Amino acid sequence: MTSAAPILIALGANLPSRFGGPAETLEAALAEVAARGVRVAALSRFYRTPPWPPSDQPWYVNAVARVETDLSAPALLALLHAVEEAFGRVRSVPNAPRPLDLDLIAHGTLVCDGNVVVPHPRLQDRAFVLLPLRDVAPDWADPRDGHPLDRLIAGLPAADIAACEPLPERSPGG
Ligand code: PH2
Ligand code: MG
Ligand code: MG
Repeated sequence: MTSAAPILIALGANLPSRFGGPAETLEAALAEVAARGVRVAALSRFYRTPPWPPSDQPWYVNAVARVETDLSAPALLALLHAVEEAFGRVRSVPNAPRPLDLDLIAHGTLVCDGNVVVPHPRLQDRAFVLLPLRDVAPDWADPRDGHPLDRLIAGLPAADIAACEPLPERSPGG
C-alpha cells in the first residue's frame, strides 16, 4: 500500500503495563507488532493527551504508526487485539482506562462498516488521532469523503489541539 493510501494504526495507553509507563508500553507494543510480521514504515511523535470524554482518568500517551502488510483489515485487527491481550488489556466498559489500545484507523482506501469498521468512525473528532497522523501521513485524505487531513484538523476545537502536547523525542534504547 502506498503512503498516499496508507494503513494506519493508532496507539494509546493511560495505565502502566509490565513494560513500564504508557510510552514504554507503546514502544514495546510496536516492536511486538513488527515481530508478528507487520512492517512499521513510520512512527509519529508521542503525545500526552487528556482523556476523552473529560474525566479524572490518567492522561494518555498517543501515537500513530504507518505500517505495511498484506494482511486484510480483519486479519490485521485480530493481530492488534492479540497484542493488546498479550499486554494485559482486559475489555470492560467503553472508554475505560487501559494499558494498551491499538486501533485500526485506516486500511488504504477501504471503506467498510461491517464487522471491521474502517476508517475509524470517530477519527475526525479526535485531536489525539489526527495530530500524530499528520506526522506520518501529512497528505492523507479520508477515503469516506475525500476530506484532507488539514481540513479535518482545522475543524477541531482549538482547545483540543492545544491540549495535545508532543513529548520530547526519546533516544533509541533510552
Ligand atoms: N481512547 C479512548 C477513549 N479516550 N482519550 C485519549 N486522550 N486518548 C485515547 O487514545 C483515548 C481516549 C478509547 O479508545
Ligand atoms: Mg481507541
Ligand atoms: Mg480500541
